[in-house]
Amino acid sequence: MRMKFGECLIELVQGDIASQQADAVVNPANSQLAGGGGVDGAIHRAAGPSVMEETDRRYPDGCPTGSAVASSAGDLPAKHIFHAIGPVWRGGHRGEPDQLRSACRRCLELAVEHGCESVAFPAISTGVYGYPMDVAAEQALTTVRDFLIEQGRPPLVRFVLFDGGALGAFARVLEEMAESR
Ligand code: AR6
Repeated sequence: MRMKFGECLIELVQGDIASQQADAVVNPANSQLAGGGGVDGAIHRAAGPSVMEETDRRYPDGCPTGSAVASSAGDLPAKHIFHAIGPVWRGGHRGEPDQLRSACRRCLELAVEHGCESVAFPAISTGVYGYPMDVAAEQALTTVRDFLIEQGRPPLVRFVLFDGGALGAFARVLEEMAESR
């Protein structure tokens, strides 16, 4: 599913983010940038050890929740990895929405700073960090839509959803966005 906002496109696909062809791939990491399971594990396995060596060297203090930092992409078919720190879900009233939105927004700013034509996002915080998928879909998609309308770039933002349930949740929100414009 694809939808245009100005000159930019939001695209939803089902698949594995570690095999995406895109200028930048977003890695939902922890604030120590210590690696882990889920997407973080898949991305580091596919990218090889040079990425962790680089983040250890460039970001010894890690990265705060709600932000993101860039590295090169090792053996991935991408130029950059944006390591984004989403919030742990604690019921939704402890600043999680602002933190999820600002993590997404920071990745889009990094995409603009690095001149990326395309950036691939997973559903940040919806795995180990426990965010409800439908709430995350709404917050991630509206953040991306608002940024694309304001900034007019990057030209392509692709959400790569792991299973049919996640794809369906994101597709429902994108359809509602189309109906309300
Ligand atoms: N491609 C696309 N999506 C995937 C893939 C994949 N290969 N694998 C899992 N997903 P998670 P978080 C989905 O747990 O919740 C790590 O240990 C998955 O089904 O990767 O932000 C980090 O080090 C889920 O919907 O990220 C952190 O400590 C979504 O991607 C912590 O987990 C995100 O799941 C971050 O947790």
